Amino acid sequence: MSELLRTFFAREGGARDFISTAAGGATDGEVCTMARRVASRLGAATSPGERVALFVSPGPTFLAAFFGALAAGRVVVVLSPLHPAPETTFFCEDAGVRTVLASRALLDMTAPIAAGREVLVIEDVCEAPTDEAPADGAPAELDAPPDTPALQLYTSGTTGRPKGAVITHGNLAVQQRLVAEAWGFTRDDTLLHALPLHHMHGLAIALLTAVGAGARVRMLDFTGRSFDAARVWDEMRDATVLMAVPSMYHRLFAAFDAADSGTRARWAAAARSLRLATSGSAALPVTLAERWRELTGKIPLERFGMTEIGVGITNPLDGPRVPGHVGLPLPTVEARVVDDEGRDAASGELWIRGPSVFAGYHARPEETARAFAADPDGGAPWFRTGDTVTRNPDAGAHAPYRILGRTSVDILKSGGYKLSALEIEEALREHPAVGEVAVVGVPDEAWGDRVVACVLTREPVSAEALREHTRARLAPYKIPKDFIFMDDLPRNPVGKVVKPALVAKLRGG
Ligand code: MCA
Ligand code: AMP
Repeated sequence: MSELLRTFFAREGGARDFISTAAGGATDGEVCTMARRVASRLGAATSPGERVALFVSPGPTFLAAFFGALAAGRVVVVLSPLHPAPETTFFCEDAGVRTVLASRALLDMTAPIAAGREVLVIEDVCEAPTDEAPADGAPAELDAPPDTPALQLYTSGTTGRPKGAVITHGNLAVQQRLVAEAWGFTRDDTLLHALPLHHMHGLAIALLTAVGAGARVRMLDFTGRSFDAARVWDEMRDATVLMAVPSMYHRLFAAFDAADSGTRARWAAAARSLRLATSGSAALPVTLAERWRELTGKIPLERFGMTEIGVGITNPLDGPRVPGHVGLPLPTVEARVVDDEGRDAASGELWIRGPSVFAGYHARPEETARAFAADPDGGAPWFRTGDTVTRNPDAGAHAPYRILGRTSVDILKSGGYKLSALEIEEALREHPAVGEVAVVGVPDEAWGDRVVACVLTREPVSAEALREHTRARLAPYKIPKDFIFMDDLPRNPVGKVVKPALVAKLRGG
C-alpha cells in the first residue's frame, strides 16, 4: 500500500469523528468504508492509471471519492462548480476523463461533460456493498510505488490554457509528513477548513495534512457563495488550526471591524484559542499580519507553496516569524536562488528540487522541459518556480526567504488563485468588438492583484457585455474587476505592450 493510502486506511474501523460539515459528518471507519466502496466500483468501471473526475461537494463523500479512486489505482482530477462548461469540458478532454464521480446536488452541472462519459452518483456508490473487494477487504490495487500519479491539478501558466500538473503518491505522502511535522499536527487537532478543494492549498496542504496526522476536519463549504467571515470566526471555537489565503484574513478583519464589541471579544478569544493560523498562496500584507498579532500575540505562520511542489518554504512553528518573509525550506526540499545566468545569487529566481516536486505537466513534454533547469553539477534537475526571491547575504544559512513577486508579468494572483493574463486576454479576444487587450494586475490589499483589462475596441461595446462574454468562458474569479477602454497602450519601440508601464499608469489614476 502506498504511504499516502496507508495513512488514510490507518483510520479504518475507528469510531472517532473524522470530518464534519453543516450537512453532517462521518467517523474514521465510515469514511474508510465508503472509500473502499468507491475503489471497488471504480475497479470494475475503469482501468489503472485512468483519470477520474471528482465533481463532489466538500465533506465525507469527497474524501471517500478521493481515496477510493487512489486505492483503485486511478488518478484524480478535481472539478469545481465554479467553472463554466467550457473550462470543465477542457479539463475533462485534456485529461481523457471517461468517468465522473458527482454529488447528487451537482448532477445538473455535469450535463456539459456527460456525453460519452459515465457519471456515477457518489452517494449511491458510497452506499453500495463492497462485493468486488478481495476477501481481506482491501481493494486489489492498493500497492502503488511512490512515482505512481495520484492527482492531476489544473494550474494556470504563461501559456493560454491551464496545464494539468501530475502529482504522485510519493509527492503527496512526503508533503503530508513534512508539513505535519513542521507544524506540529497530531490526532488531537481539529482543522477549520474553508478553502476550495480544486487547488493544492485546500486539498493537500490543508486537508491531506490533517488526514495523514489522524486529525479531525471541520469543513465549511462556501463554493458558489461568498466567504462567510462571521461563520469562520464562530467556527474557530474548539478548532485548533486555521489555514487561509491573505484575502480571507482581509475578509475576517472587515467582519471583525463591523461587529459589536461583545462579538469582537468572543471572536478574539476564539482566535487566541487556535494553536496555529497559517497563511499562504499569496503574500500576506504586513498590515494583516500585524492585526492578527494584536489579537493573538503572533502573526500567522506564513509559508510559500506551489501546485507543483506543495509547501516548499515555511516559517517555524515555534521560532521567530518575520513579517513579509516565508522562512526556510522544509527538510528534503533543496532551494537555490539564481540570477539570469543560473548562478547563485542573493536575489533572483527561486529553484526547488526534492521528493515533493511534481512529475510534469500532463501531455505537455515541452512545457515540462521548460519548467526544469539542468543542474550544473550533473545532479537532479531544478524546478524553476517563476518567483523572484531574496535573502539577506549577511545573515548566513538561516536567513529567511522573502518572496518579491513573479518573474512573469503575465502571472497574477488574485485572492490566492493563480491566473494567466494570457488566458483572460484570449477569452476577451474572442469578442468581435475587442481589437487589442492587455490584462494586468494592479496591487490591491483585498485581492493581492486586482485584475484589470485594458481594451482597444473595434466597435462600441460596454464593460457589462465584455464581463458577460468572459463569464461564459472562465471561472468567476478570473473575470476582470475593471474594463478600461483606452485609445492606445504603452509600447516599446517595436510596438510590444509594456505591461509594467500600463500598471504604473493605472496606479497613477
Ligand atoms: C471570488 N471572486 C474573485 C475571487 N474570488 N475575484 C477575484 N479573485 C478571487 N480570488 C469574485 C466572485 O466570483 C464575485 O464575482 C466577486 O469576486 C465577489 O466575490 P465574493 O463572494 O466576495 O468572493 P468569495 O466567493 O467570498 O471568494 C473570496 C475568496 C476566494 C474566499 C478569497 O477567492 C477563495 O476561496 N480563494 C482561495 C483560492 C485558493 O485556494 N488558492 C490556492 C491555490 P461576481 O460578483 O462577478 O460574481 S494553491 C496555491 O496557491 C499554492 C499551492 C499555495 O501556496 O497555497
Ligand atoms: P499556484 O500555482 O496556485 O499553486 O500558486 C503558486 C504561487 O503562489 C507561487 O508561485 C507564488 O507566486 C504564490 N505564493 C504562494 N505562497 C506565497 C507566499 N507566502 N507569498 C507570496 N507568494 C506566494
